[in-house]
Amino acid sequence: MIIIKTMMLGLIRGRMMSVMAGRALTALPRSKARLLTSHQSQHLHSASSSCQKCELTSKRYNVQRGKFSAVSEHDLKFFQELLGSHRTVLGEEELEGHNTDWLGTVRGASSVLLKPKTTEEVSAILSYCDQHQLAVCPQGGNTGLVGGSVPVFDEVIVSTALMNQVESVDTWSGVVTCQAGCILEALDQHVAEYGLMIPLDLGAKGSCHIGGNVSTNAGGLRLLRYGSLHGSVLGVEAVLASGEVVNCLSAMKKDNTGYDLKHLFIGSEGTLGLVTKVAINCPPRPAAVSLAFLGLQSFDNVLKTFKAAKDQLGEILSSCEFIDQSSMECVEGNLKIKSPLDEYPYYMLLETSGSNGDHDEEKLNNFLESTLGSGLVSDGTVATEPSKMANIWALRERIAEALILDGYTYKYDISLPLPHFYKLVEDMREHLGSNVVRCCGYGHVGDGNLHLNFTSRQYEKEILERIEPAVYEWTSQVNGSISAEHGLGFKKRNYIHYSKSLGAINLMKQMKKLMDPNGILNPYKVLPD
Ligand code: FAD
Ligand code: 2HG
Ligand code: ZN
Repeated sequence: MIIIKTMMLGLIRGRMMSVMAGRALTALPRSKARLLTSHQSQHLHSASSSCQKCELTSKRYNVQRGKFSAVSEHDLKFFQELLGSHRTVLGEEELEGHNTDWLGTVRGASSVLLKPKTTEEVSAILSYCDQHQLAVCPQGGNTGLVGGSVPVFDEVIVSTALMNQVESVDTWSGVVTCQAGCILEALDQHVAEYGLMIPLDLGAKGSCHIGGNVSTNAGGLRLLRYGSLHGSVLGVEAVLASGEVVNCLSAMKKDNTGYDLKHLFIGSEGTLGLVTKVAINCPPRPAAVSLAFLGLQSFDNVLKTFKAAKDQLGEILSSCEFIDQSSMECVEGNLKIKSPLDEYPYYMLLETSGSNGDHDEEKLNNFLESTLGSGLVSDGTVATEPSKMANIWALRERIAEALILDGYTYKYDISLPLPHFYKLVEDMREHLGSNVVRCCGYGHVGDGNLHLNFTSRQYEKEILERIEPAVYEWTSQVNGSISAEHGLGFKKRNYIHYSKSLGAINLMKQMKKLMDPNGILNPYKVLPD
């Protein structure tokens, strides 16, 4: 009976599929925690002490402009004829949010933002820009944290904001195919109607685009369970600098026909092509989710608790996150939200997701009993109600937002072998001393990914020079990665050699030359000077 019902449901969904196909996804009504747009960022900055516009990137970092043309009246006429004037956005004020990153730390001076709706329009734009030597900055939700999503000089911004159509949801295989501009949270809500989920979740879900996620190979809160986008993304359609459309939009789980070119676009941050469509493998949406929030006395206990969680919770463990006391003080103090636990040096969030609530609850209770009993965990609370889980998640997801309110954030996103994980925070705290307002660590401990952040009232070159390259040298000595998930963008590109060999960097440069011979796609990003 159950099987028959399930099949019917499949058929009903199959029918719905044709109705839903082609549906545009607009931004969902978002909770405060999820409303992460550049407008909000500007609002946040005005609340912070660094409320003025940030300095131009080209000036602050002394960048030489590439030999690109400047946008002329003739070029604008072409864009306006192609897209109409309402999709050819001009004017300093209109472009301000698109010229400045979410953190308010880098700023370009583009004078035109284009909003194509189709792959053909993207192709026409890039082909024109390539022929006229105009540099281009692809932009999704502009939530990137390494200065990759905004121009450095006057690059033409090509936004995917209006490319938000879902093409199909295959309910048999669980594959969604959609345009690059679908907002992650809206796409997840869309596939939820078919009992599926997008295997990626991050604090910026209410603003970031799936094309931006793919282009940065975003990691997020559930990589531990669902793996990286190199595994979940089955197909990509992208437009090369020349305007040529590369269709690698296979929705098949297995496809070994030659080089798997889609991987070139996953994580290349808009430097090799503009992603226009993606096909993503969506796991079934779990029927039961629980979230444990724990307080711990030492980082050693954090690691042992993670190990115990893997052993005892096994296949239902879907997230393992960590927050240190300084990060908690920041989110509680700056955003006025309250932790349900007393003060501890370390906190963990352990999420379980499964198909049987009773089974998962029993496992989680046994796990908590044993870790509280042995003293590994000092205190804890468990939530299963969505609103209570959301309140706990906010403590973790809103740290980046809380840090901005200190003034200026120096942000590092490091992969480390777990035994070294928190030592980097301790060493850097000692190294920086009272030069900074805050030095804190949090992140995806289950994936060995530390988010190390420093804040000061405003940007100070001396502080930056004290942090860099020290933090990269430290990371490289323990064979870590200087960018675990945020990418290199503008800010980290000149440090790539701390994580990649010369041979690998040279091959990357050759690939860039092959795919974008005139270098118009996101110049000054990813590859070193
Ligand atoms: P953008 O910021 O617009 O662009 C990012 C880069 O991709 C740029 O280089 C841009 O040129 C390029 N790009 C964008 N769209 C395209 C396209 N269609 N084709 C080609 N290139 C393109 N990241 C994580 O990995 N894990 C996290 O947990 C995480 N949490 C975050 C939490 C907050 C609060 C914030 C503000 C950011 C977080 N990020 C995280 C960083 C960011 O959200 C991700 O990098 C995200 O994937 C960027 O998507 P976007 O649409 O905003 O892209
Ligand atoms: C997160 O996991 C994001 O919250 C942002 O990747 C990390 O603020 C950061 O350093
Ligand atoms: Zn992260």
